[in-house]
Amino acid sequence: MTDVAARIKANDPCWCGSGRKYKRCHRGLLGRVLPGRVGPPRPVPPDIARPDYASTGEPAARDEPMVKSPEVVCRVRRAGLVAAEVLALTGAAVAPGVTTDELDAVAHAAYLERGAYPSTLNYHGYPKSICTSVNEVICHGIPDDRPLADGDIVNIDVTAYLDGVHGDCSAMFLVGEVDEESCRLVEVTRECRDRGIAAVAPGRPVSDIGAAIEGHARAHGYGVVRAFIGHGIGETFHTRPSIPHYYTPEAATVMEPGMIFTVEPMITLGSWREKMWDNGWTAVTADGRRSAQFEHTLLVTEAGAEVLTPEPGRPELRPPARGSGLR
Ligand code: EYL
Ligand code: CO
Repeated sequence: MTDVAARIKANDPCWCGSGRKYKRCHRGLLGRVLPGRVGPPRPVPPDIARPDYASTGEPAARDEPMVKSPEVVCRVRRAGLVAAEVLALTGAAVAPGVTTDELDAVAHAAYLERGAYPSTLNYHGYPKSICTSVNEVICHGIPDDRPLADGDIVNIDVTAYLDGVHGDCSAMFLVGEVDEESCRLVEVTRECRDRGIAAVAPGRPVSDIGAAIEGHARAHGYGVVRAFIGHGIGETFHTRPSIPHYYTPEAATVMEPGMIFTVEPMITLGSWREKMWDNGWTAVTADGRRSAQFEHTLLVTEAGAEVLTPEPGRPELRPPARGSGLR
């Protein structure tokens, strides 16, 4: 430990004059999340239907239409409800001392109880049933033996494969006593996601979604991650259209009723740039400052968006009303 690290406490103002807590500023590697040990994939009983990649690791190439049939919409609605239930149950297990692999075990059992396959399991070889992204981890954190610590923030990302289709959602959970700056980041990130949803409207380009998200993030001085974007979903986990969470004129797909895609902005306290851990899966912020993410799967309707992954007990089946400030 350096002299400075020996004298300054984690929550003291940093010596550099930034006004930030030392642990959030120049403590450097000591404050970072480290990769832990990853246990073996959890088994799925043979009576649960699996996606094509479950055995090979690679999804079969197929060109799924962006506008889904009413029958596919009904099935994604059910997969979405299951994903949202698994997310809520798993989030309820978050506490200091609980490892992210224990959260994976909770989620895995909840998928199986509902007859669903955990979509991430063996998707391009991914080894676990959920993603758990702690603090500066942007996304694709792999559940491991690291216990959650007081003050952490964690994203849990759940995707359920049920009856031939996927439903995908994620949310942030606070571990014990979380500092004000991180709480604000989490709150504003949810608002960013909800402003993106409020921008969903038939006849409009999907670039409206990123414009709404980016505008709100920038107003708070936050970064918008560019390397990971929302995606079409249905019989395929990851399909057209692409949904950037920042404005780009290239996001020219015009929204039509029956389209299904995710909106899942990753918002950062500092740099929006990412780097990859050596495991090849996990993305962290380039500067080590915190990142947050919320995700829903959405159906484009004549009226706007229907949330297909509503929080249990907090139905969000209708778009926010005009004049609510969210449209
Ligand atoms: C697997 C595949 C690189 C996930 C999502 C886990 C991770 C890194 C290659 C989409 C696509 C989660 O939850 C998702 N979107 O919201 N691949 C995913 N993987 C993986
Ligand atoms: Co997801």
